[in-house]
Amino acid sequence: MRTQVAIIGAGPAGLLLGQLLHKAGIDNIILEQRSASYVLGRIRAGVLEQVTVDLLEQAGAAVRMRAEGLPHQGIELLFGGQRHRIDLHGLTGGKSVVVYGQTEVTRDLMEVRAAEGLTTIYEAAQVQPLDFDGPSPRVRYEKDGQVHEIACDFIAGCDGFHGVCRASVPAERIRTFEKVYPFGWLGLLADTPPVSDELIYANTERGFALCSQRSAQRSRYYLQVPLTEKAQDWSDEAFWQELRLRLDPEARERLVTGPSLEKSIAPLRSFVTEPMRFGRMFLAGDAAHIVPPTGAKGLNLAASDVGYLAHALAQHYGERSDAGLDGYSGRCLARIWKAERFSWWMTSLLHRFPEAGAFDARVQQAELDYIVRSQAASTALAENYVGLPLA
Ligand code: FAS
Ligand code: PHB
Repeated sequence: MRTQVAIIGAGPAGLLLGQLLHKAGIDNIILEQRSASYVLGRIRAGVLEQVTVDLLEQAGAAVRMRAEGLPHQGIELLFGGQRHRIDLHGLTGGKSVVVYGQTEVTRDLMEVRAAEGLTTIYEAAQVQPLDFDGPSPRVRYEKDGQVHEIACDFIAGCDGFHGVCRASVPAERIRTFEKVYPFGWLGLLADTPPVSDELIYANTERGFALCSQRSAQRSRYYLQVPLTEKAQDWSDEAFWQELRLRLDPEARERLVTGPSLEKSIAPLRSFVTEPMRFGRMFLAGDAAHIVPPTGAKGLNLAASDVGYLAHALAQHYGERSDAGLDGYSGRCLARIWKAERFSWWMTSLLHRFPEAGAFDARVQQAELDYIVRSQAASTALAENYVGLPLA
C-alpha cells in the first residue's frame, strides 16, 4: 500500500489531520490500535476554543457542533464560599468558547471520514514508523495475523502520550520537559441538568472541583483526589456528597444528582517534547505534549498542531515549498509553551497541594481575590482561556 501521509492514531488529532489533508487533496491513511467504539468510549475534554471550532469547520465536521455546541461567554471562580464571574466575552472583545464533548468531536470526524470513503485501519497491531529519517518512510503493522507495510512521503505521529512514534526517536535526538502533579481528577458523567449555566472552577479547603457540562441534560463534574484513590472505590453517593461539600450554598441547593454514566480518574501532568519533527515524521497532539486539564487546553493544542501541520503539508505539495515543514516545530512550541504556562498557573491557583502550608493557602486566596477585582488580571486569564490567536 502507498499513501502521501500515514497518520498513526485516530484520536481527535489524527482524525482532524486526515480531514484537513483530504480537503487539501492530500492522500492519507490512518492507523489506529484500538476499535472505533473503544476510541469513542473515552470521556475527555469538553471546551473548544474558536481556533478549534474554525478548524472543524474547515474539515467539514462542524454541522452537529454548530447545532448542539453550547457557546459560553463566561466562567465562574468559586473561592471563600463566593462565586465570581469572569466575563470572557466582555474582557476579550467578544470572544467565547464552545462546550462540546471530545467524544462528539471524535464521532463527527469519524463520520465525515467514513462518508468520504477514506481509509482508517482500526485494531492495527504492532504499528511501527520506519525510515522516517530518509526519503522513503514506511509504516509497518499487523492485522488479522498478517504483516503489512505502507510506503509514504510523511508520517504524522498522532498516537497520544503512550504512543509509539515519540518512543521511536533515539533518546539523544529528543528532549522532554515534565512536571507531575501530586493529585488526580476524579471525573463523573451523568444525565442530570448542569448545576449552573456556566462552568464553575472551585478552590476549596477540601480541594479543587469543576462543574462542567455536555448539554442542558448532561453534566460533567470533577473532584481533585489523591493519587492513591481508585475510581471504583467511589460510589456515586460518595461523589455527590463530596461535590456538595465543595460547592457554595446556592449551587449545593441546585445540584441534581443521578446515576453515573462514567467515572474515571485522570492523572495530571505537564509534558513537552522538543523538537516535534524528526526527518519526515511529525508529532502532533498528546504525542508531543500534555497539559493538566485545568485550562481546557489539551484538545485545543492538538487541534492547533494539526492546523499548522496540514497547512505546511499543503504548502509542500501545492507550492513545492518546505518553509512550513521546516518551521512546524518552532511554531507549535511557541503556542504550546504559552498553554503549558497557563494550564500550570490555573492548576497552581485552584488546587490544594499536599505540601502547601497556611502561607501558601493565603497567597492563593489573595491571588484569586486580586484576579476578580482587577480588570488587567481577569483580562489576562480570559484571553488565555478563550485561546491565544494563532501566530
Ligand atoms: P489521543 O490520546 O486522544 O489519541 C491518540 C490515539 O492514538 C488513541 O486513539 C490511541 O489508541 C492511538 N494509539 C496510541 N498508540 C498507538 C499505536 N502504537 N498505534 C496506533 N494507534 C495508537 N483535555 C481537556 O482539554 N480537558 C479534559 O478534561 C481532558 N481530560 C482528559 C482525561 C484523560 C484520561 C486523558 C488521557 C486526557 C484528557 N485530556 C483532556 C486531554 C485530551 O483531551 C487530549 O488532549 C486529546 O485526547 C488529544 O488528542 P490526541 O492527540 O488525538 O491523542
Ligand atoms: C470538561 O468538560 O471535561 C472540562 C471542562 C473544562 C476543563 C476541563 C474539562 O478545564
